[in-house]
Amino acid sequence: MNYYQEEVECAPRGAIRGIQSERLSAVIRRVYDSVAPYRKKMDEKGVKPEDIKSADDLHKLPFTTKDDLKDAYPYGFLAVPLKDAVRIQSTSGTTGKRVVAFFTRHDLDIWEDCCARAVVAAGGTDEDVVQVSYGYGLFTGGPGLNGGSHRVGSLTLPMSSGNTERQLQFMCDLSATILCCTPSYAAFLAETIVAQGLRDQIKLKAGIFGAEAWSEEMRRDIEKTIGIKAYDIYGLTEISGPGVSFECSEQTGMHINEDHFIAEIIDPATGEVLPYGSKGEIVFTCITKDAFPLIRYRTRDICVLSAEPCSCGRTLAKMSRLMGRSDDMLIIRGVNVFPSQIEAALMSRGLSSNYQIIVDRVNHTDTFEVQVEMTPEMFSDTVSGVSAHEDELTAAMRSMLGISPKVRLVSPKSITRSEGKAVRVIDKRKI
Ligand code: DLL
Repeated sequence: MNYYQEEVECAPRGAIRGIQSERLSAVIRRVYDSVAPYRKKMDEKGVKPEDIKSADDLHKLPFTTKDDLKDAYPYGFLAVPLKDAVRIQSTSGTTGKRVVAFFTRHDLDIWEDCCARAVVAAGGTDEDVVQVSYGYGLFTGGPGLNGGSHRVGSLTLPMSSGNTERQLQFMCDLSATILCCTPSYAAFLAETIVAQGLRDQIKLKAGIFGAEAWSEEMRRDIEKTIGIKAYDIYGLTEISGPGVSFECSEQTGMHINEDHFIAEIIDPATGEVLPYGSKGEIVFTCITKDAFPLIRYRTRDICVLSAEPCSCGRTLAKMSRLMGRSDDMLIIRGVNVFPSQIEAALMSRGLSSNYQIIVDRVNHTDTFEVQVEMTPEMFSDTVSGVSAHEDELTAAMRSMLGISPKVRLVSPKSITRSEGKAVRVIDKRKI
């Protein structure tokens, strides 16, 4: 099995555009009539449902932001009667009001289909044993991949995150072949598998890793350590969770499930729509969801879109690996710094993906420290050897970022491991 829904995944691009146009006009008519904030925003912009005849008219519609959702919390954007909604999921945000997303049975079906496409693209079949080690509950990772794996008919292990000993025991005893979790937890599991001498006992062939930024270097490191192929998967709670897009065997970006979501790239500063190939913020419009069909939702995620033919045969457009978030970008002494740039620099020098960026403000000046774990070889080095490594890293980062961090090599395994999304940045200036 190469595709889960070949008729859509490999459809001519013109046919996809046709489906999008039809579905977009229908959903806009529906939300205009049933969701007060949409009606208000469209009226303010002077757009009527009849102005949206095809996907080419999308740009006429107003954007929706996380603040809009927070202002209308919890039910303001619900587009169906409450009795038709059967599930909520919520964002992992730790500050302020969370965003709550609603699903009808139909919406859950679509979500599971999207995740099933990702499982099949990673080589999953009904012969596979899929270990789902994303968190379950309000977080969408566990329920999403669980549903996708079920659909494919794989034997599904609903492990949730944490309890690493038990994860490894089940992985070995049940011969799990596909692992689904955050890349940082995958890196930790890989490290533990090697440390406990379990490399020969695991049968993993693939991993489906997403929910947080990770670099190509980190991918290669995980793949090499445990001998698997690692696939990226993207999504956000507001749009439906994992499976908005997924990677195929080519590993050059994630195919967007365009029969359900229309993607645009915009300039985050002006809102102007940019052509394919430009770097900008990705914006999604849900065209098949009943309960929570977000229109032109500003994700704040930065990437590039491409509709180049893919060797896997899928025609769905691809989004690149995420290059950062417009709101996660750190501005340190006036310079824009993305955590992903730092990760790539560390990993290209053979350093671990366990790092932390600590920013503070002392006497009105930003301080910028990067802590990274030493490799075992460095750990046995002399003090002057370690400080030479620190100086070399500082110089490399200065030339890449245009600003000089204080690099501190810390002992192996001293940075707290994450079972879900890793905490890469501690910005004490905001506290
Ligand atoms: O993280 C959904 C998810 C679960 C995706 C499991 C993939 C796998 P939220 O908690 O709402 O939902 O966080 C969404 O996480 O806007 C991105 O900034 C980031 N993110 C998600 N996938 C990736 C990825 C889930 N593959 C936010 N690479 C998004 C980089 C990602 N960042």
